[in-house]
Order: sequence, then structure tokens, then C-alpha cells
Amino acid sequence: MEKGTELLHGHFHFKVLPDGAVDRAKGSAAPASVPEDHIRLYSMRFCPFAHRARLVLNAKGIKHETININLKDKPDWFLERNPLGLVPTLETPAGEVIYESPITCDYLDEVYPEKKLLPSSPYGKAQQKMMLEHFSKVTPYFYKIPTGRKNGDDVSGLEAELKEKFAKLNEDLVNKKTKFFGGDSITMIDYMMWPFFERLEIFELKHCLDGTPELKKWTECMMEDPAVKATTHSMDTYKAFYQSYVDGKPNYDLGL
Ligand SMILES: N[C@@H](CCC(=O)N[C@@H](CS)C(=O)NCC(=O)O)C(=O)O
Repeated sequence: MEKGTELLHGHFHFKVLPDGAVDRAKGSAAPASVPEDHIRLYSMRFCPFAHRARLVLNAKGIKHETININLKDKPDWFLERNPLGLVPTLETPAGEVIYESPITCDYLDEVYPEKKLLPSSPYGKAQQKMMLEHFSKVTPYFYKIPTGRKNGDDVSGLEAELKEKFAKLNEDLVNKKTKFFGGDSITMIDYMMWPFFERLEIFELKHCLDGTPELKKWTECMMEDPAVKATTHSMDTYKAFYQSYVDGKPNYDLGL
């Protein structure tokens, strides 16, 4: 199927996208059951939470299909699968549904044994979950600062708080003396945090890394990772999507 080919399916039509992803909105037909040897990801190409699941699927080489959901106009069959209406959501060939990004990623790591991303010891796993809990206090800044700027607020206080959070992450790497947060190779916690760092430039927050050289080095190491490279968008595409989002008309197909 050629890029962007329009198909007419009954009373609705959708685009077959180059990677096989199909953008589904309200009124679209529910997808067929998931092929036996695959898992299905309901996603949105620019969502940082769905990005976590895309990184894990990619890093572990899991056979999967992607259905991109129009989050402004969600199909009823999607809300039946995940009443929270959020991506990422996974569906198995048995019709099991799993959602919330850390839960989807842990599930994938548990079910697919190749290239384990979580440590095997209960304490190691607990440490990663605690790190993620700390990081969950950082993510709101990536929304609060751009929104504040847009409203013409003084965001210097928020930026100072974010820099403090980054300093803590930097200190963690210094104390551990490792390249990544779970050791010298990439583990789950790195993939959980990365989508937000990939978006620092779009949020005009890259300067917040200036006082944290170890954390900056971590971002450079992350950018060398094959799963990170495979799941990224060009900065122009990111910026154009973000602008369409801010304008209230998110263009989910940007860059295709
Ligand atoms: N806590 C959720 C957050 C996921 C989330 O907020 N996803 C956004 C897209 S980036 C979404 O699906 N938004 C749809 C909506 O809020 O209605 C997770 O970690 O998976």
C-alpha cells in the first residue's frame, strides 16, 4: 500500500500509513482481533507515555502492530477497552487489555523474556519503581512551564524548581558512577524517563541541563540507543505537532 493511500471502508475511511499504523477516530470500525503472534499497541505518535511502550517494544524486538487513536475524537470501541481513554493501551490475541504506561512496560518485560529491562531481584525492581515515583514529580513541569509561558506568567520559579530536580538526578548518576540510572547499560527506568528528555527542546527547556553535566551525558548516551533512534521524530516534526497541539488542533499525522 502506498504512503497515505485513502481506503474507503463502509461509512468511514482511514489512511494506511507507511509503518502500517492506522489513525482511528470516532465512527471507525472496531479492529479485528489481534494476530496470534503479535501484541497490539493503541498509541498516539507524539505521546510521551505511549513512547515508553514503543521504546520497550522496540528494545525487546517484540512483534507488534500499532493503532494510532485520534485522542480528540476517540472511538467508542477504544473507550470500551480502556475506560480511562488513554494511550498507551495494549491488547493481546486473547483480548486481554493492559493500560497505564509503567504497567504496560512491566507487562511486556515480564511476558517477553528476551532482553530483560527490569532487574531480577525484588529490591532492584523496587529501586526502579521508587526512581519512577520520584520522576513522576518532575513530569508536571514539562506541562506547567510551557503553559505558564503561553499565558505570559513568570515561570522563572518553576524553572528553578525543575533545575533542582535535574540536580538530584545528576547527583544520583554521580553517586552511582554509572552511565545509566540502573547501571552501565540501559534498563527500564531510562526508557521511562527518556520521552520527556527527548522533548526538552520543544518545550524550550534544554538550558535546564546546563548545570547538570552527568545528566546531559546520560541524554547523549540515550540518543545512541537503537530503540531511541528507531522511535524518534525529527525536531521539525515535533515542533510542528506541538504547535498544532497548542493551537487546539493536534495534527496526529504530522511527518507522515
Ligand atoms: N498515566 C497515563 C498517562 C497517559 C496519557 O496521559 N496519555 C495521553 C496522551 S499523551 C492521552 O491518552 N490523553 C487522552 C486524554 O487525556 O483524553 C500513563 O502513564 O499511561
